[in-house]
Amino acid sequence: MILINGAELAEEILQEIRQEVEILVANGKRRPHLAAVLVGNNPASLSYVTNKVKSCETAGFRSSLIKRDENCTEQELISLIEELNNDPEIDGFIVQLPLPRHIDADNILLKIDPKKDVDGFHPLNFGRMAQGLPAFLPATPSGILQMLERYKIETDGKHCVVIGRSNIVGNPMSILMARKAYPGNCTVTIVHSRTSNLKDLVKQADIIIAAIGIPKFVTSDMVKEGAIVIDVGINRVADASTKSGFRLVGDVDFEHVAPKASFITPVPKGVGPMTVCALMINTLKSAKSEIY
Ligand code: BQF
Repeated sequence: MILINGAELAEEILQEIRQEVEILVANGKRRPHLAAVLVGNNPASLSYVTNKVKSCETAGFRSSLIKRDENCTEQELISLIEELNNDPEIDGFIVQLPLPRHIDADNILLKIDPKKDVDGFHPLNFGRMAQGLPAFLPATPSGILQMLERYKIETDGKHCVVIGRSNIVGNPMSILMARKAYPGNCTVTIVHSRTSNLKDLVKQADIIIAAIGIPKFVTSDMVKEGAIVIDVGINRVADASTKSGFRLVGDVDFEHVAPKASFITPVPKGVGPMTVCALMINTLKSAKSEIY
């Protein structure tokens, strides 16, 4: 079993980005600049956005964290997005999710200029990705592709089962794993809460990508010997023995699944850091006008 170290790999890639950035800056280019909009005080959102600001520092980017009150209106948020769309100093920006419940996230994402949509959540970027055109790829699926590539994991002709069908992970992941590329060229099955024979299907997988949001959902009886197991779950489970009062648990029962896997990602320090790293890759691409 090979444990995939997402934290270490992300750090390595950030250092590579930093070297490239210093060359850009030495050649008179503006330093890449990522802005992040944080609305309200959801502790998970705050933690994610803090990780992104730190990664910007490591990558040598400029970053701006723009905070808005919990009761900020949808219209106020849209005005802010329009300012960022028009700010020539900003290469890309994100609106940190989850948003407060009174704000319709889908409507907000539509207002982001696709050219600055480094999260790859705008329908134009999704559509371009689906058609294999240059696009900002959604961060989590893109981070997983990076991981497969850097660990030289063979994907051609394999059966990949994606568990979950969200717009930010499961759905785009399934498209990317099926595309004619490396990593890709998989036969892909998506399973979800309404799948009748979910266990049987997961058991047939050469590659399992678990993104269902249920702690330890994937148990060892569902995993074929030698499978590659990618755990996207970031579930906060109460734990009185920790400082924060919780710990992160994946969608995979790691302890019992790991002995059967050929490769497996841990939680934390698996897919999570690669998601943040993929955002930095997109920001650099935006600064270099590589997509649009
Ligand atoms: C780790 C995210 C669900 C909904 C919205 C490192 C992150 C998480 C975990 C992180 C995530 C998850 C992010 C670890 C960003 C990944 O060591 O395990 C980093 O910051 N993430 C987000 O911005 O929005 C989300 C998950």
